[in-house]
Amino acid sequence: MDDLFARARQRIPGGVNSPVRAFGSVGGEPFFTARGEGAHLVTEDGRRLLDYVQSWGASILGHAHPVVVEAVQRAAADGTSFGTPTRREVELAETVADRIPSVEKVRLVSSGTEAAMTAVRLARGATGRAKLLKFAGCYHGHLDALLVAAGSGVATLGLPGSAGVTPGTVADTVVVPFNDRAAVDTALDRYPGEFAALLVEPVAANMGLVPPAPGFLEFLRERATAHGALLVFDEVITGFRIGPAGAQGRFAVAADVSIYGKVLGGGLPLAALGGPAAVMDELAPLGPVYQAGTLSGNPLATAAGLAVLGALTDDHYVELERRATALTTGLAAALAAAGLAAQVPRAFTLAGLFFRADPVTDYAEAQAADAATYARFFHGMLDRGVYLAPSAFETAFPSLAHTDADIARTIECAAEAARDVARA
Ligand code: KE4
Repeated sequence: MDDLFARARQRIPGGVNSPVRAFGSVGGEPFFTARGEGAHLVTEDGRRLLDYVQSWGASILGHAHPVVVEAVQRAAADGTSFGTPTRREVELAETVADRIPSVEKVRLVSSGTEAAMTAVRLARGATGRAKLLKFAGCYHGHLDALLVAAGSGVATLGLPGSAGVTPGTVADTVVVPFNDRAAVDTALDRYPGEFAALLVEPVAANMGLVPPAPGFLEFLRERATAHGALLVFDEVITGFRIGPAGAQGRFAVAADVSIYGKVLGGGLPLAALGGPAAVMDELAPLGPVYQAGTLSGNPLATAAGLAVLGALTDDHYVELERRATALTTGLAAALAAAGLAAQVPRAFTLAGLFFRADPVTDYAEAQAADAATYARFFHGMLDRGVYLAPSAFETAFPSLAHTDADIARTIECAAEAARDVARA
């Protein structure tokens, strides 16, 4: 078999089109995927892996689900992009607005980064203010203003920010620890009247999985209102994933601007931002905040998104949460039985894993967890045909395609891998 990774490194920086895929933080070389099949990936060298990454959370139905494949095939037969308004963009915007009470209007874009970038510009344009408050370890894509103590790829690479990000572009970004109310108040009090937005992943999933402390989101809602800043929820992961209305449905906290992606695009390049008309109408062509995109609202991506949202029922989320519970409970027991200090948090339908004796409540604690043990466990599981995220700063995404037998096998593999790690 030709060495795809060697060829890739000849023509693509690091051989990958997104850094976390390179296995940099877990070691070894990445496999190449030939196709997806429900809960599994089939690799170019013929292995069939039980996949808990699921395209970083995009494939909630599992890979190559017939409703998605057929919707995209049908749309493609009519053309792939028109650059004009289309019916499906209206239907998708209406669907999002129907499901998220705080969302009256939606702008579709092509990536989570683009949605976050637009949300930042919108918040600044709508408030006339410059400062942004973000949380260490939360990741919102690779826009300059937020590549400061970001989680996910940046954290995995151990970079505090990024080369190429100028001091000017982060001069207005204040970073505080997640779940730290005092730090939020200190930042707000230090720059009174200057914050355009408080930006947060309502359930942090890019520093590993770190749920909000009880009342923390309600606290951010109250503080944002009190300080005249917009509360921006980055629900690229949680949106339509942890419940029918994402985090806002689960925590009953309304954001001023909400960011979506992943599930919303059914695995195609589609993301969105939404909010009250009073805020969203600040966007061009109606308002003064410019934003644009050749492929925004792309016919194939809107077809996939509508197919996924149309296939998901409230009962599916109950079932997905049951599977996530079985997975985390079983994993925790397997790791404890092997004598490994581990935390296996669950946030509704999302699962996490830290090798650490105490619960993780913020990024510093996530960084203090044992990433070397995670790397060994990752490879132990991969050798047994189970693919977890190739980084300790990510999250596991059980899908509706993961059967009880898949989860049972995962736990068996975890027990064996944990014993090997404990002996190492
Ligand atoms: P994209 O630009 O990668 O579509 O979305 C950026 C983004 C924004 N907000 C949140 C909460 C996100 O999780 C992401 C992207 N997530 C990462 C992994 N957790 C994508 C994987 C990658 O970078 O390759």
